[in-house]
Amino acid sequence: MAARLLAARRVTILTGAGVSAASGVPTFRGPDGLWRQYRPEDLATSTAFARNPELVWEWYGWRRAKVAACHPNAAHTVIAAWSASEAAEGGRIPADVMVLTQNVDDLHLRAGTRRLVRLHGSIWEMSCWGRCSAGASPWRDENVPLSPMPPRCPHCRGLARPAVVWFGESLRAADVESAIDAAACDVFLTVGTSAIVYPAAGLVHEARRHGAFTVEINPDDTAASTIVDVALHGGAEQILPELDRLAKQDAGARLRRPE
Ligand code: BJW
Repeated sequence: MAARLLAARRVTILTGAGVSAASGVPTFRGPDGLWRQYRPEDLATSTAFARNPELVWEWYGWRRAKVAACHPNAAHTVIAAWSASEAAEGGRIPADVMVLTQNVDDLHLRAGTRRLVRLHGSIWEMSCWGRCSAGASPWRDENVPLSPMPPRCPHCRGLARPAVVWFGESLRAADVESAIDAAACDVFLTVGTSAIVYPAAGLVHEARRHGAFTVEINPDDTAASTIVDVALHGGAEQILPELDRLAKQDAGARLRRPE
């Protein structure tokens, strides 16, 4: 596996909630994925928000407080280091690394990840629910707790919404384009995602179509496990540092080997 990473020209990493699990951020479909009695499908929709914005904002307020108390873990750190420089600059692994995350917690950003696409937006950004012209572009708000509650659009004083992608909503076209482009890679890693939410779940198929070597990192089997070339069972915070160590070891051995 480490040899594959060292030989690759383009590496793409798709991450999901599991990559932040060791930081203390609850996953969506794990044992602590329920908030009160609600599943994400009950709250992460525009219908739910239209019906009861206070309830949906309460859920986001609770999650923002949780994430604010969390820090990037070893998995975020390795991914950030891999992304830090491009092939041409002789990066930590000699590939162009692109990171596609479904997570809205911004822990990849806080770890310093470059070339990052946040497919589902950010929990720290808001936009105008009424789509007033100035409030259509997301603005950042890191206040915990939120005040007023529910938050208002600073431009038209109407209701604000979290600038995240809910079920039934389209991802930003530019993000989808970047993700499809990134799927044309040599090695594709799917890390900490149940691989059931589309379009992100389709990217591993896209990568395979391009001939990528595909790897899953997850303690459990998922919808992608039977599709990938290799499924590595374990926490991302353990497996990624181990892969990084092996890659460094292999790279060192190559440098020492006489021509
Ligand atoms: C560890 C670990 C450790 C634990 N280390 N791992 C094609 C087919 C079927 C359906 C559709 C389709 N195309 C579109 C759809 C509909 C829908 C969809 O996919 N539904 C499925 C549920 C069936 N998709 C959409 O609606 C998307 N929009 C769209 O396609 O627009 C076009 C369109 C419009 C209108 C009609 C039709 C098409 C939008 C999807 C947006 C998803 N949004 C959410 C909420 C974001 C905001 C927020 O956070 O509040 O995104 S839902 C939620 O699920 C969140 C996540 O990003 C996403 C994925 O979850 P993830 O990350 O995989 O988490 P979990 O909890 O599921 O898994 C965690 C994993 O970690 C587990 O496997 C653990 O084992 C593992 N783990 N510890 C490594 N230490």
